[in-house]
Amino acid sequence: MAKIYDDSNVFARILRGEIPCKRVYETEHALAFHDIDPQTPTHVLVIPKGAYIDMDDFTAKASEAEIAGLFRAVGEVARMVGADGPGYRILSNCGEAAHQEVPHLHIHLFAGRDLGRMIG
Ligand code: IU
Repeated sequence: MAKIYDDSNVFARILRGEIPCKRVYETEHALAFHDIDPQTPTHVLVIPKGAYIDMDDFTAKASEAEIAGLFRAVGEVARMVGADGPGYRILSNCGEAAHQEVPHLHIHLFAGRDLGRMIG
């Protein structure tokens, strides 16, 4: 069964300006802001402006410009916050098995310390 986007989710509310965020970067297609509960010294979330639930929804429905815009933004944010120096990790939880909490696609960018090895 197709999943339906719930526009009352917190990131949709941030995009509508109903809830503040600590903005890092913004373009026509993407918004990046600091995670409210950072897990690493640098922990930024990069989200598309369009209404997409997760990576599955996004890659099935988004335009080429939206897809390029989101991934360009991830790279730009990494450079802006200096995460491209010693390195960083990007991660996107998709669905129940990955414990996705907020049903608007978001890419986590973790940096600022050794991140350890991650194999899943
Ligand atoms: P997840 O991949 O859906 O599990 O991650 C959701 C993230 O959103 C998590 O790191 C939260 O700390 C973060 N977050 C936020 O930055 N602002 C909020 O108002 C809420 C969650 I709710």
